[in-house]
Amino acid sequence: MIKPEHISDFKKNGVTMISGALTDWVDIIRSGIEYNLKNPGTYASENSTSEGRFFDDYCNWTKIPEFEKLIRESPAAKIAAEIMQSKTAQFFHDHVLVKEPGTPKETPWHQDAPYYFIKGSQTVSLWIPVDPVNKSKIQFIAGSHKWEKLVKPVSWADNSDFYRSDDQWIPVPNPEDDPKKHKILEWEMDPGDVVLFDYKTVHGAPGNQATSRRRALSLRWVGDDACYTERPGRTSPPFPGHNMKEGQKLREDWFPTILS
Ligand SMILES: O=C(O)CCC(=O)C(=O)O
Repeated sequence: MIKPEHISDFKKNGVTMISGALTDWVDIIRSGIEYNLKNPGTYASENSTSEGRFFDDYCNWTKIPEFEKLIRESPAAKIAAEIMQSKTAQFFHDHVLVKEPGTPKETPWHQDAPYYFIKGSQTVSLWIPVDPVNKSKIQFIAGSHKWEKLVKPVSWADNSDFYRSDDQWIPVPNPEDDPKKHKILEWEMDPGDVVLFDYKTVHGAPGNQATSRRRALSLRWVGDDACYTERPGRTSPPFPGHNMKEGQKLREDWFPTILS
């Protein structure tokens, strides 16, 4: 399923797209997302949109049997390991993102890495839409996973600073201001196509001005060299009481290694 060009694109750009990688799992993902919408978890957010709806929620996979089945039994773990060039694929967390038609709220440009307590070069998110995506395409800045400094994390709801410390981050880029400097990668996608991106790849998405829904599930994985690192404040997701220390492998009882 993964071709050498997917691996070289992922290395070079920090992102690649595999058509039809999880088509057989679309119904089960849809069903899990609908369950999540009806049963929001502790971290569910409506992201202050003026119209429509931009729902996101994460870390619910142990309560949603469809997601647990997908994580444990689908080809997702193998795909994640292959693209990370890792022997193992350890599951970090699930993330549901739903933009209903007529939602102007964009997903701000960001990297996932600074919000997470993860250090390591082998990380990947699998972003899996379960509706056709023509307008509200997820977009990536090619090569941004190689930037020396991380982008300042901000709150999605109001763009306020996520951590108090300011010195270690570079400002949030606006690729539209300088299209010559930043190459944007994006794809029209069918349900079950999968975009794979490194936790350090800068990405964002416009609102959903289409007449159809845009429901997606992101599955976050880490590879052989990933471990826990301290951040200057509460991470997102926070995983309260995790009790891990700098440099430790992620605890197996919360973050199972699916492929070993
Ligand atoms: O679906 C979106 O709008 C953004 C997704 C995203 O930021 C992610 O999966 O990391």
